[in-house]
Amino acid sequence: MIRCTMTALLLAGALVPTGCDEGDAVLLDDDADTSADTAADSTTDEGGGADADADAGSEAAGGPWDLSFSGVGFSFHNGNRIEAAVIDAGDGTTVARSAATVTAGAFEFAWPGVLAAGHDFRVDYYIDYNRSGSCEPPPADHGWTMVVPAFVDDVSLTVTHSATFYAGVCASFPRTAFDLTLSGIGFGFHDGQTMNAALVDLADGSVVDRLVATVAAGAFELAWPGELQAGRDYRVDYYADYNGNGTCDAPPADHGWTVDVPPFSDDVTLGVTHSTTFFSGVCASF
Ligand SMILES: [Ca+2]
Ligand SMILES: [Ca+2]
Repeated sequence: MIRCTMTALLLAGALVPTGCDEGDAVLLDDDADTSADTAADSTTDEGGGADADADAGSEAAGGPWDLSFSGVGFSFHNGNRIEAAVIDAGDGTTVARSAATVTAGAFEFAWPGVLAAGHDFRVDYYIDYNRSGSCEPPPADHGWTMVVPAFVDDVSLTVTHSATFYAGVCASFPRTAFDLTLSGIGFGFHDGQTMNAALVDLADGSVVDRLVATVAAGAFELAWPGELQAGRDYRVDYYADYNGNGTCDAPPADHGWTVDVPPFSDDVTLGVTHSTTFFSGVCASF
């Protein structure tokens, strides 16, 4: 495996390889066949009988190859979350997406076997500078893009921090987690009682998380930040501890309800009002 260092000179809009001498064929397919090596290129390069690079012909396997991606000089972002995605430049699909934390000015990602022969790739990456948990266009977050050079072997890229951001970076990081808020009004009958709520995953009925609030002035609000996962379905079971014994008792000893979370592609706020139609099975979630 040959490691060359690519430095992104984004200010200049150019990619300049460093640390690669002429003998390193990792960046370019130097034989006479067209474009990338393939499995059909199974024996020797037409150019001279032997591979020009140092991997003794293993490139004939045709990949897929590994991509590692690291950054240095990011001390400004120590403690920030960084997310990176490997994008197939041909059809725009995301072939890998990973997150890490910037530590001691550095980060590193390793994606084994993502570099398929005959495809072109880039790495989009952003730092969650505003600590929102999701990607917002620069400069709220800091984001960049890096072209993976032509490859016939594993590739290791290293980038340094730049103040020239890639405005479109967030297109590669659609949100996958959303906030849920349950907001109740008209519960004055239960003022001073605890309101207990459970977020339930409908696929298997499992409780994702439980929260408790105290009803005051007829109202309560419970929030689950980032706990709704895209593509899943949920409901919220909730009860007021009407008999005040600290546990859930089937209605009407306690008053309990359930509400479905509607299909979502953004944060969800569920508004509920008091009802005397109870959910008899509410205690199964507590
Ligand atoms: Ca953010
Ligand atoms: Ca109770």
